[in-house]
Amino acid sequence: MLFSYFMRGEEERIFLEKMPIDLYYGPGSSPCRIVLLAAKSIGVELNLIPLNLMEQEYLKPEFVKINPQHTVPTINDNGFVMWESRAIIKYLQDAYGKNESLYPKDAKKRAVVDQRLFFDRDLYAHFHEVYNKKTFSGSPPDPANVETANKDLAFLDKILETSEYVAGDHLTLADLSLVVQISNLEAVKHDVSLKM
Ligand SMILES: N[C@@H](CCC(=O)N[C@@H](CS)C(=O)NCC(=O)O)C(=O)O
Repeated sequence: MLFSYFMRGEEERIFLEKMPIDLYYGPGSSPCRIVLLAAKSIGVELNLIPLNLMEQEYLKPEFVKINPQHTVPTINDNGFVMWESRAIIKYLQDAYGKNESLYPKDAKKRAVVDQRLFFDRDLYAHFHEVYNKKTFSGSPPDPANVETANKDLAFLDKILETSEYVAGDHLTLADLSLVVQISNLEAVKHDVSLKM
């Protein structure tokens, strides 16, 4: 056993000695699903640490010590702590991606992916104004919020008029991020066919 360990190449030894990356997450949370989906696509293994969001486990002192903003997803890569789903997936790709396809290195191509990721952040926030604790407990959403959110869908349609993918001619991190939001809309039966 020990012999075979020392017979292994340096790279593999470093890999074996490295602890897996911890992901603090809430099952079902949209931003956490972005990280789970991207990590799978990048090929990174994560050590999943669930936090019960309903019980506000994110406020536990040991978690607040790691992430003072106490949001999930949060990763801990051997002491390197990062939160914000889209920042996390860009880091995972840059640090562990086997090729650059999901997040091109070319400045212009990368900028397009980044623009779509920021667009997705806004889309997520706008739909959060429509579907939240208040509206799920019966209050009707403010029509102005619905209009703003639907406008984002119309912009997305526009982007997809010329390409099957949101940032160029192949799948990128931006598709993986946006698809989480769009699948949520299917789950709440939002009419995504609405045109502005
Ligand atoms: N923009 C953040 C949003 C993270 C976020 O708000 N996560 C929620 C769960 S879905 C959370 O941690 N809530 C607890 C808190 O804000 O203290 C991201 O994309 O990671």
